Amino acid sequence: MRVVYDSRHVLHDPTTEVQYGVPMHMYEVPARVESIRAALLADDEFSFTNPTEHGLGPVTAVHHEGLVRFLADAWSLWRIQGGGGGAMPPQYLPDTVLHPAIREGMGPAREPSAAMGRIGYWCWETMTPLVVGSYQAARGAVDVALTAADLVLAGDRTAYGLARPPGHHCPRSAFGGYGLLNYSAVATAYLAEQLGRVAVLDVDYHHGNGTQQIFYHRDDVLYVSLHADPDRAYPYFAGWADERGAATGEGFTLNLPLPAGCTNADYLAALETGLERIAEHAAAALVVSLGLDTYGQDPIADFALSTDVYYEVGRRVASLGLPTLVLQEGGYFVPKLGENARTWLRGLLGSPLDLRATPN
Ligand code: SP5
Ligand code: ZN
Repeated sequence: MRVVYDSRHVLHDPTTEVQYGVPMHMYEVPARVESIRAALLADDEFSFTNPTEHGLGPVTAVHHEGLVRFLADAWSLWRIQGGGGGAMPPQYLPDTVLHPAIREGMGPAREPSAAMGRIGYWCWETMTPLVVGSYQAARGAVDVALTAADLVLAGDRTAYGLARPPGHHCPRSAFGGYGLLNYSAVATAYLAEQLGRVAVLDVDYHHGNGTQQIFYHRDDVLYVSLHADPDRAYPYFAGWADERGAATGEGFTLNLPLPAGCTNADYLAALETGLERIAEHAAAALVVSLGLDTYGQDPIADFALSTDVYYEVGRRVASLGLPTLVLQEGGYFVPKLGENARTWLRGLLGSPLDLRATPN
């Protein structure tokens, strides 16, 4: 299996996030992708390749041009307007500018001029800081996803895009959820443009509210997600089972929310439901948003999955018989990330492995 990787990801390296008012070390760190890279480099089943530059066309096919412009300019503007420190933190800024109550009866907000206002306008939450290299990293991740999509278009049965910061929480016109650009959605739209029907299987612990929003009205792209119930877990405001798509997209979103403590068996049962719906879609290709924060030891999640179940999940996904593009999303227990990713991808390949042989 070919793995597309780009070292620009290390340019996005904020040190601190603020969770619910409490400063914490950042969970979404460069070591995540580097640990997966190390595990796959040591395995002959995987060969690494660099991405090619794809430009902004595929990005603005799913994202608002204003969001992309903001992300490109944010750091310089912040510094020119007196912003300091190592990061531009949305939590200190008026990120409630878009809240409907603020302008109730006054018409929609316009994009502010000040950096302080602009980050609030374009970021939907408060836990995703920007640093000097964030935009370059995000563009690198998009190129990784699109280059891996090209491999699938050229006939590879599987391809893996190893990227960060993750993107599935970013809807068309906002960033957040540790991510800047929704590269999974960019690659999905790119595949759909060339192939017609595409299915997305999002197995990150968190609901992919961004991907759901981007395709909510479309019937060519099916979005299926297994995730923690938003009644208790981030992102809190999307991911319920009764969100099924709208207009022509009605019935083309399937949410499978899961309880705290979700076991391997609970998980595989929900996966069957998701795979049955994907099989009905008659897609030409599958995109997997591979979050490994479903792992039992993940520091920000509450499922109970173990490493061996990832082999079985990959194997069952392969049984769909679809060309499959796997894109890395979340997963924060760094000591096991490489082993878990490798196990999942080996399951997809149907290539059993001796887990004791995984370096990590
Ligand atoms: C791609 C992805 O996995 N994004 C996740 C973003 C989650 N950010 C907020 C997490 C807040 C979790 N708080 C859990 C506290 C556990 N002690
Ligand atoms: Zn996640």
